[in-house]
Amino acid sequence: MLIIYAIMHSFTQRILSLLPITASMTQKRVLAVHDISCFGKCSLTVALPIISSAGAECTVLPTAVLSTHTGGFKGYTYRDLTDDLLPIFEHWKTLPIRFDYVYTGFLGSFEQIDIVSKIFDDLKAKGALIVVDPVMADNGELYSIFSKDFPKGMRKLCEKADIILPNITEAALLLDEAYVKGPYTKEYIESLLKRLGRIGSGKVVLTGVFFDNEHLGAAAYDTDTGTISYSFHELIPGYYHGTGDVFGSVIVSALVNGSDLKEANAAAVEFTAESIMRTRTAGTDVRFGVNFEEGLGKLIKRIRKDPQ
Ligand code: PXL
Repeated sequence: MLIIYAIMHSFTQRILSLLPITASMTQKRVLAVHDISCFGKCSLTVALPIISSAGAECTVLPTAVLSTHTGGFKGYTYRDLTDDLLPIFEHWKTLPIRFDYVYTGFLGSFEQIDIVSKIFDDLKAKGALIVVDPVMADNGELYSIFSKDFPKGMRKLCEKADIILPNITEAALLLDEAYVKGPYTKEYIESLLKRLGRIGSGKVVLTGVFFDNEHLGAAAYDTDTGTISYSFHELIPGYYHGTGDVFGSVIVSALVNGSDLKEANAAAVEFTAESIMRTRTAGTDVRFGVNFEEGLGKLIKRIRKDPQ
């Protein structure tokens, strides 16, 4: 019996040694803090698959469980998990784990902002990079579930971030100024970027940028290098839900794989636009989220430094 086991073991070892298994000794770990909207492809149901596909471990801290996201559905359920956030985090503190990145999105209340802010203090001190998508508004409007002073709370959170990912409406709210409709001028966008760059640690990716009615994209500003870079795609008409989370998840995925902000922005614009194109071609209900899954293979080839 022992001999059979020994032969089988040595055979398995030989087969394994022939397989091109690539494993990083330093696999990165990302903490994604968002809600779970069970249906509708946004927040954690987007962040988890994209970040995992990019080769990073994605730990989740779910802030709430909803039957769907809040954009265009009636009668959705909402289970608030505020009281669970710190106990979950305290448990992790008993484990020998560290996080390379923390990525936050939709947060439902001031209380959640305060808790996440405490988590930032702890993880930042241990070397984690903080990415905040200040999800609260679009198309000139604060989402109806938020009170008028919510942007002040979001700004406080952004002050602790290394990278912030606002859209133009959120940028205006963070800067406490009126929303301006596009097309935009370069001067306006760069003035927004410079002022946004002073809120946190100085890296900003601003989405929803357009200088004409044919192209839409994002601008990345890195105060360390002083560079501003733009990435655009042909404009696809219509409003597709969850695209901000798709975009943010790709930014994090690319950074984790060693891209700089310019390359991360370019990858995120292309991936988001192609996901929208796929969805538009299929004629899917725009509330149901975009088909990003079928673009993951191409994305991984682009951002992984050691493609399989
Ligand atoms: O995609 C942002 C988002 C996340 N989570 C919930 C939302 C939204 C946007 O509407 O409603 C619950």
